[in-house]
Amino acid sequence: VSEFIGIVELKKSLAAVRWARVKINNLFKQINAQMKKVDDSSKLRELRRSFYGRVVSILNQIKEKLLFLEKARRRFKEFPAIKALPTVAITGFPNVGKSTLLGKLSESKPKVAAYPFTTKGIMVGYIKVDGRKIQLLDTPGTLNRPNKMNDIEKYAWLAMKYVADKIIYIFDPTEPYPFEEQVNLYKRIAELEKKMLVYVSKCDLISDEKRKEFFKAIEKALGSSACEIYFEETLKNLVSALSEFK
Ligand SMILES: Nc1nc2c(ncn2[C@@H]2O[C@H](COP(=O)(O)OP(=O)(O)O)[C@@H](O)[C@H]2O)c(=O)[nH]1
Ligand SMILES: [Mg+2]
Repeated sequence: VSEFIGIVELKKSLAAVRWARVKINNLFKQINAQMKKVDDSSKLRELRRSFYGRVVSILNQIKEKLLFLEKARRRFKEFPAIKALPTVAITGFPNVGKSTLLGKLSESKPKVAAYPFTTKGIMVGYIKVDGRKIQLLDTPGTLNRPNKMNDIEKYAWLAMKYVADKIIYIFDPTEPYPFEEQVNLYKRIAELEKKMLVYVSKCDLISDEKRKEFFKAIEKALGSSACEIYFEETLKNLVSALSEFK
């Protein structure tokens, strides 16, 4: 959450609201007591006016905080509906085939989790393995520029960090992004310390020989962390690997 909305600012704002509530409550009690003592209607009107005036002045004092909270509230509402299920995030550079793999794995057509102000959204699909429902998330955008992530990329990153139990990282052997960059992004994502699964897309576009070479290069670059590399022909194995939740 702190990546989205300043957590310190949020705490301060909530504290300010609590302060204002106590203040207004006390004021109300005070004015109420005074009102009980007077029977002159013009005096009553005056008391009421002074009460409202002071409430407005209290609220004015926390105006910035209220505006901040309203912004935060709208931000929270934008979060797509992601369920509390075992979750697998599918990630990698743009166009490597994330959405395609999500489509192949999902039992029904993946749905875009609504996201205002953008045509892109987080795609959510579901798969049932051994009678257990697993949620699949497609993480859009380039996650390779930590300082320049747009909102949807920040959200994708948060989803991986806080929601995903496992991450499928897709390598593209046709290398629209240099192999080294694909490895670097993998390593950055692996720092989240989630169970990483490696999938190589588009193997139908390369020879068997090239594929084997590519797999070897991945193993060499990632070391022992990538125990198994999956591709289209071993999709079934990938599915069973997905079901292994503690
Ligand atoms: N031949 C082939 N094309 C693929 C494969 N996976 C994805 N593509 C194509 O690559 C392009 C990008 O795929 P997409 O799933 O949209 O990538 P994303 O941006 O990572 O979600 C599309 O034109 C897909 O049809 C694959 O396994 N084989
Ligand atoms: Mg996509």
